[in-house]
Amino acid sequence: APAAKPLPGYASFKNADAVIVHSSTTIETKRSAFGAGVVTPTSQLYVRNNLPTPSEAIVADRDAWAVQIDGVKKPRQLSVRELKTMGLETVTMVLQCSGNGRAFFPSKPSGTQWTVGAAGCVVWSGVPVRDVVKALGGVADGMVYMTGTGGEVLPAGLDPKSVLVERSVPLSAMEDALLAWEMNGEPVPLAHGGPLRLIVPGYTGVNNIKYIKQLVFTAKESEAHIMSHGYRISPPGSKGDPSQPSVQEMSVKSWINSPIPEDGNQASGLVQIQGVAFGGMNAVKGVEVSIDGGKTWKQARLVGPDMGRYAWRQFVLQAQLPKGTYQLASRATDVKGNVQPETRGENQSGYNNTSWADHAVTVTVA
Ligand code: MSS
Repeated sequence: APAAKPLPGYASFKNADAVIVHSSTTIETKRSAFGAGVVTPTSQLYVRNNLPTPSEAIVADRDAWAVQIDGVKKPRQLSVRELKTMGLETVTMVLQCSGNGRAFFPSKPSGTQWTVGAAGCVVWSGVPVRDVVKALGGVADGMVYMTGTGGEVLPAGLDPKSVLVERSVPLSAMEDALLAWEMNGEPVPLAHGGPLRLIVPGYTGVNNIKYIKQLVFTAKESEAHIMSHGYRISPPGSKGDPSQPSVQEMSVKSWINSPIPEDGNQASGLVQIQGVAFGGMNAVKGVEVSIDGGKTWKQARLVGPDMGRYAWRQFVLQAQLPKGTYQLASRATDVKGNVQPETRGENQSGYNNTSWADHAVTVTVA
């Protein structure tokens, strides 16, 4: 096997044994590393950056970081220091890259070959966006999107629109959105968007803008390439464009983290089949597990704390597994009755893979 790539400087605090470094801007949590806790430790949470990480200088004086709020009745710039006086809420949320599960597409879409580890369950604290908007007189008339802009310094000589990380979500997403300065009980690390990050619960990773410097209520979607052409669900063989749906709300998904082939052969006998399940916008209602590749299913038990509708739940099914080879699969259902599908939705860039068949694992019990 090729030598593991080193952790990039801004992510040097990561647990090298728990992650796969794909590149200096893409780091994945190992499937075997999700562990027994419901919250993903910051030291092993995945990273995905579209641009080089900003300088550490931006987290030297976190409270001085400012975000410009526009598209409200009384637009103004607010520092983190001021935001901290305006409200405080905590939300536990699955942060998942739109491309998580891309490696399972047989069409081999270009982009990072994430399996399951471009996801984690994270606790965020900050001020509700709706409180900020209320303090600024409400959303200006005619605005239907909430558009966040990342604070990266853009590479010189390029059209800013071609590289800027700027995303628009429907205004309705404001209800549960936060401007967060804390993650898993600590100031948000630079790697994850400190000093201030927009959190849009239930929406795929890209909509959660790091080092946010501008939050604008707009009548139109952003014209930044990452919004207009990137992250679109386009049919295989065709490029993304504004007519195709954008990656936004996540839907019901689960996968097994143990036992998996990486664990090596299991001793035969009683086995705990464990994994995680989430519903995106809706809480998870239940999870079924199959040991025969989906021919038959048994209801698993939800274990561990319920941290709210946007968090994931851990599940366990005990099974007697005599010597042999098994195809382990999990299939989650959310409270609205949506069932995790067997097949992926084919698309050019390998987004939104929720297929239970793709996430199944083959294990040999010795
Ligand atoms: N933000 C900014 N500012 N920049 C960038 O690049 N990216 C995205 C988000 N945000 C970015 C941002 C993505 S794309 C993702 S996933 C996320 O983020 C991740 O996170 P972390 O913390 O993990 O790194 Mo896909 O859909």
